[in-house]
Amino acid sequence: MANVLIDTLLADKPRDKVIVELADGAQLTYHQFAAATARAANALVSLGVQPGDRVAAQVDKSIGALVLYLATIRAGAAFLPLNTAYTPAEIEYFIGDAEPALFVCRPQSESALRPLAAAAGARLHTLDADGRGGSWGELAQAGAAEFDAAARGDDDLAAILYTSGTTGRSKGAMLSHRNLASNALTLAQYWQFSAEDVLLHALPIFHTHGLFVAINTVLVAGASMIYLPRFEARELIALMPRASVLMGVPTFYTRLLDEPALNAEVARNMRLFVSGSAPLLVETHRAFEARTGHAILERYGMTETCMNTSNPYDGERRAGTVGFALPDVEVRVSEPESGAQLPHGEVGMLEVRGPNVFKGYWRMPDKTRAELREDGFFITGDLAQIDERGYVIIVGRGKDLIISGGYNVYPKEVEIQVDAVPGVLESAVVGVPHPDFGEGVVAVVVPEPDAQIDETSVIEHLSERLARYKQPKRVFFVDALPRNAMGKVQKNLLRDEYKDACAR
Ligand code: MCA
Ligand code: AMP
Repeated sequence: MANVLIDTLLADKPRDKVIVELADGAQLTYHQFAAATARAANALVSLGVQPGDRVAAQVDKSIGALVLYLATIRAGAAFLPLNTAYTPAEIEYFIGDAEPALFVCRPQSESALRPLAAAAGARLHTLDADGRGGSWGELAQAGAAEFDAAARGDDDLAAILYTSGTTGRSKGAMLSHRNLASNALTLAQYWQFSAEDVLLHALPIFHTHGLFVAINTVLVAGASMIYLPRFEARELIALMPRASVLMGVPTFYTRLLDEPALNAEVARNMRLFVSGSAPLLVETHRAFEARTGHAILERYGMTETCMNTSNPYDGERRAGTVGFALPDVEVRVSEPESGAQLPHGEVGMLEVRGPNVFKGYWRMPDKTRAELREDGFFITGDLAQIDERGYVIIVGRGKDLIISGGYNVYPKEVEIQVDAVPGVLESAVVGVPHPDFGEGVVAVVVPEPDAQIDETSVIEHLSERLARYKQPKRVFFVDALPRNAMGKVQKNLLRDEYKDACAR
């Protein structure tokens, strides 16, 4: 049997074609990359990693991190990438839940994470920021450059990505070989990728967008990428003449527009700008087109489903919409409670079905059942409408979720931590307009009588418990939270009252 994802992404690539280039000009070919993943897969096996095991990684973006991802797949294990912003307290939950055989972390986190790894039964190794050093970096380069990929079929697990939930407890979305392979093939074709393409890769590689949408699509097409450790608008503009595609979150585009150097001339070699992970404002779409001559292609997806819809490559890219269902994906809008399909034009719950839809949540069969209908449609939690021409418009969220700079923040998770701050009686967390991140996290706190707390002390208290991007940008104190007759906090009133809290 074959290894579905490896065969899809890496088979039959021209030996000397460049797969990845760093900003300093260093390059790696497809052949060198395949050899590196073989060496690393041998190292995984030597550490006892077996097909079906999990390999977790909280590491900086480097070629070594990319090698670890594909070596894990070659060895038949499931890759579990973790945001570098997560604190040890957050990591403890993920590795305790996923029980990886191996956890690779940054050298500077080793002492904090070693006891957590031991408690979860995971071996711990380190990889440094340049992707070569650290105990894993050394092991990964020592083995033989040949490796027969472990046999893995369509339904075998390729990755687990944690997404937070409305209850405040994160869920591990289980993605199969078929989920990832089918989406990569579909996107490469739909967005007309070819071996000539050079992707500007400035996204983090621990979430679906940067890891699967960007990297898998490039690999399927035999294309190349310029691989940057982080997003920096001026650097991207300087590199644009050498590239053909950019994928980014809306904050990338607003920050690019803030740079006077962005113009049609620097973008002359580019053929495609893709946006996703959060809503792209119509005004950003228009301003970008006016400045560069390029209509940004907006698409829509989720961790649980990879990509679902996309504006067309040829044809009108309608601002404010996320386009059509991808060729092998079905979408429908339903009445949220009953699941009955609604006619075109009506607003309801967006549901999706296709080879992209995940297997379920890791060790959470009840949550899986609650979000998948019997006929296989996944309930996205996004409220949408399909217009007369079939374009899907996301009009809101049926879930209490904030998307800040493309990162999801579930208010409940933040509220649990704010409520635990000494002196806090209760709290409500909402998202308000933010000029850079789209939405910013704001906490409204009811202090206990005579409590000695202020904005700084609340945020300080959260710093060891929550990733920086989840921490409130502002904290406000009130005597009581507004509640409706049922006792439910009226977050719409808070969003309205604090709408200017993050204004420039
Ligand atoms: C950084 N900060 C943030 C964020 N990023 N705060 C809120 N939201 C954020 N997204 C904090 C920093 O810790 C810092 O705090 C302060 O804000 C300023 O940071 P700055 O240097 O400006 O940030 P940056 O390093 O330039 O990062 C901004 C960014 C980054 C480039 C927009 O957040 C990013 O790469 N976002 C992409 C997220 C992504 O890949 N999402 C895809 C998820 P202080 O200075 O106070 O310490 S996958 C997905 O959603 C689905 C499947 C899909 O459809 O794609
Ligand atoms: P995540 O759970 O991190 O995968 O985030 C998925 C969520 O991001 C979706 O359920 C949407 O709410 C949101 N999302 C992704 N792409 C878009 C988009 N183009 N427009 C609006 N929302 C989006």
